[in-house]
Order: sequence, then C-alpha cells, then structure tokens
Amino acid sequence: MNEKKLPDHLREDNLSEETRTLISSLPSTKDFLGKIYNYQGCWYYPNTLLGVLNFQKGFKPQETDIVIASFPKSGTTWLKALTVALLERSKYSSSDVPHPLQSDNPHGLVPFLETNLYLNSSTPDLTKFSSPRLFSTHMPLHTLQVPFKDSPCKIVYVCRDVKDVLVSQWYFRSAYLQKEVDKSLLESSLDSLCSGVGYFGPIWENVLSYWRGSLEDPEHILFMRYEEMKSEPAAQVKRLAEFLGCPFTEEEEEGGSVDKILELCSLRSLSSMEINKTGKTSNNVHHSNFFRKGEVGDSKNHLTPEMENKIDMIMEEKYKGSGLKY
Ligand code: PAP
Repeated sequence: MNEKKLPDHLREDNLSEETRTLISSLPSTKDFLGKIYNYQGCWYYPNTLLGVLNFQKGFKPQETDIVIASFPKSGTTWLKALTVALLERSKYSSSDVPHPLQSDNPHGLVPFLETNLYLNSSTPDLTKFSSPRLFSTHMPLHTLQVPFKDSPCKIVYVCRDVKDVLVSQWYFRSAYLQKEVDKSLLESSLDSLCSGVGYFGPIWENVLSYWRGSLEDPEHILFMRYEEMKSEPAAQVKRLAEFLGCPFTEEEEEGGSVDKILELCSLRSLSSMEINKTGKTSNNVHHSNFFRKGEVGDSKNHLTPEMENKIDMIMEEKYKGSGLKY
C-alpha cells in the first residue's frame, strides 16, 4: 500500500527522531496497513500515537468541555451530529438560518483530539472553539483522562454490537483503500478485532473502560448504545439532552423539537447534504464514507455463523462479571 494514499493519521511520516526513539521501546507489531504500537494498553498507528502523546502533553481542559467517545464505527458521526444539533437548537430554530450541519461534516464540527487537533502539535490553536467546546476521541478512558484528571467535563460514549462494527469497518476500510469489499480484508479485520491487536483495539477494553467509568461516575460519563438510539431515538436523544444539561422544555417537546433534531441528524438527511456528498475531512477521508446503511444486525448479511459465534464467545467472556450485556 502506498503510504501517501492513506489518511494522515494512519501513516508514520509525522514522527521526529525524538518521537521515534520514545516509541521504539513500546510493544509493536504489524497489521495489514503497517506498524502499530501499544501505548497504555491500546494499539495505534504511529502518527495517531504522536497525536495521543501531543494531546496528553499539551491539552488544558475547561470545565464545560464535552467529549464524544467511541470505538471506531460505533455511531460516532451520528452522535456528533445529535450533540451539535441539541446544543445549537435555540440558534437555528428558524429555517432561514443555515445550520452548521449543512456547512460541515459532523467530524469537522467535532474534531478528534488525537487524529485531528493534536496530530501535528501539542499546542494547536483552539481559540475558535466557544464554550462548551466539543471534542471527540477513540482513545480508551484511562488515556483520555490523563489531562482531564479532576475536570468536571462530560463524556458521552457510544457502543455498538461488535459484529456490526466489524462489517462497518470492513466497508470503510475498503473505501479508503479504494478496494473492492473482499473476503480477505473481512478475515483480517475479524482476526485483528478478535485478537485485540488492531487500531484502537482491543475493542473490549475500550468499551469496558467507559462502561465502568459510567457506573462509577454517571454524572460525568454517559454510556449510550447504537441499537437503543435506533429503536427508541426520541427517548435516547432526551436522555442525551438531560445529561448535557440542556433538557427539552415542555414547549419544545410540544413544538416537535425532538423530531426535528432526529430528522436533521438522520442518515438519510445527513448523507444527502451537499457537504457530505462531496467534501473530505482534514485527514483526507471522503465525508460520504461515514454514511452507509446504518442498520442494526447488518452483520447477518455478511458474516458466517462461525464468525458470529467466534465474536459472541469472546464477547461473553470479556464482558463477564461487568454487568454489560450484548
Ligand atoms: P467513525 O468511527 O469512523 O466516525 P462511525 O460514525 O462511528 O464511524 O460509524 C459509521 C457507522 O454509523 C456506519 O454504519 P454502517 O457501516 O453499518 O452503515 C454509518 O452508516 C452509521 N451512521 C452514520 N451516520 C448515521 C446516522 N445519522 N444514523 C444512523 N447511523 C449512522
């Protein structure tokens, strides 16, 4: 694979000699894209790892910060859109004013700490963010919390059935590698997910870190599930609004505000916006790649019963005793 074609955060061309020396002592291995390193229990491609280190070194939290967290392909784009729509709803209640979601992709509005903002510097310019600042991450909770220690910021995590995450990851990877969706990439993605040795893996540790965090500190960490957002969207969006400290008023509910937000952020609406049909992220990923089917259980159409069983068995063992059911 030609490195230049890969999105910036998956490459290893940002590293200074100093960082190379620093990360050379970390456990490392190779996956289908290149070298990955284990830092604080999680695997990263080199440029992303530099972003994590930059973030831990330079980030200064503010009390009102909000972080959207997830394992990749778990519903991040949707949760970002919903959060923006909730927080901005009073400013854009009239349809004459263009909504921020119409001028940028949710990933542009809520950038990733490690793969966007801190990818190239430990002191990025954050002055364009107004309070509450909205950030996102795929890092596990303990890594995120290093600079956020003792900060009352709010973290919203979205979790999704691992089998659907796998299928979504397979399609996404095929798109940015500009390859046909072929079984060999599905198999290597399955191996990496099950072994835990893959980008942001192990998925179980990522999920469990936020699950436990949400049980210990429910005022600051909200655990959401993609499947519940699909099956009871209004209840889940109200739950999110309450957690973020901006609950819907009776008047808003009667005026249909919940449904308007759900409609604005639906896959159909977002994917048909011009910005999401034609734009690219700062890391060079087509916005359209973030929108596919958005269904629960699509894995049934792609995974063999053996593949499903393998994931279910590992998941059962990993989540055993945690109280987390899937
Ligand atoms: P990311 O981690 O790269 O940001 P993320 O947004 O978490 O990706 O996951 C993409 C999945 O969310 C896709 O699922 P699929 O491949 O199974 O279809 C995508 O279709 C789905 N998705 C994106 N936007 C929405 C939305 N508005 N409503 C529901 N699902 C959505």
